Amino acid sequence: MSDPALDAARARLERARRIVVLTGAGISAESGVPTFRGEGGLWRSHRPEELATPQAFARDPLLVWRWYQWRRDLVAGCAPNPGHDTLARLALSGRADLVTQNVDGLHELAARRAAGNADPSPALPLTLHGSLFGNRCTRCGRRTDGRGTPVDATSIDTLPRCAEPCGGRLRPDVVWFGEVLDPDVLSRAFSLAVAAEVCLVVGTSTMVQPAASIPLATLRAGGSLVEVNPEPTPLSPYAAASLHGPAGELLPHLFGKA
Ligand code: BV8
Ligand code: ZN
Repeated sequence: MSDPALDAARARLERARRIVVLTGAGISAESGVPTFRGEGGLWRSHRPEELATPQAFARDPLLVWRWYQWRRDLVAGCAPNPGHDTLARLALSGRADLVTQNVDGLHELAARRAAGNADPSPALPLTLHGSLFGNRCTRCGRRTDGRGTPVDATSIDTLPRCAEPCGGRLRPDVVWFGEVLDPDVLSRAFSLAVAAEVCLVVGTSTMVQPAASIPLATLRAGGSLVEVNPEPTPLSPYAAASLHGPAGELLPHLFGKA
């Protein structure tokens, strides 16, 4: 695919000594994971305030767990797409750091796939909003992996509890609206953004703060932005290149794996 904007973006990324990549739900769209605000998006049938807040969970933990278990079942059947794989290889090469708003775990799967028997950790993303498959105790804070044990959301009494003697109610280990992000994760994300020559922004509507401010930190530090998104976003006017197309198609072309 030869396209002047793509060629210019590719040259800019090739010259960059350090790249930080911020991804959002859009990079998982071609894997079959619904985005939050797009057509048929996750929020379409529910409003964020209704489900992804501590107040919603306190008010109706059964509804919230049913929604998360539905998402877990859906995402468990999804695989990384060429967009995830391209970014995993780029990160394994040591030229880029990945930061994601996503909780679907597809970057982690792509990292393990790309690394083979090598250490996948350079390609594991900084996860700003937690993990869809993680459980966290609301009483003692203990974290457990929820992948193996589907939540029994038959009734409020069958919802998952922490091991004895705690017995606290478990919640999905994600950051809800109105909750603060892990300060250490957030400061690492901003440090990566400041150190980067280019921030590659993939598949995010840049609606959610503080994640949406990460690319601005690269700009303020004298770096530039390259955006990959079929739609323009509030960030587009600040981008040196805004590539309008699906990440699964464009990223392999951007980094020469197509
Ligand atoms: C906080 C985990 C301090 C849960 C998520 C004003 C009023 C009220 C509140 C606020 C406000 N300003 C800021 C806030 C606070 C709020 C916020 O930002 N609200 C927004 C909605 C206005 N932020 C918070 O509460 C954060 N905490 O600020 O703490 C504080 C404390 C108290 C009070 C105030 C502040 C916590 C935010 C974390 C929320 N948790 N997820 C879960 O997943 O269940 S956020 C959720 O949205 C997901 O993580 C998702 O990643 C994220 C962002 O959405 P996107 O990833 O951008 O997805 P979206 O669907 O929007 O866009 C997809 C894009 O992909 C589109 O542009 C589309 O065109 C594109 N696309 C589609 N297909 C493709 C594609 N791109 C490429 N290829 C394709 N094929
Ligand atoms: Zn506990």
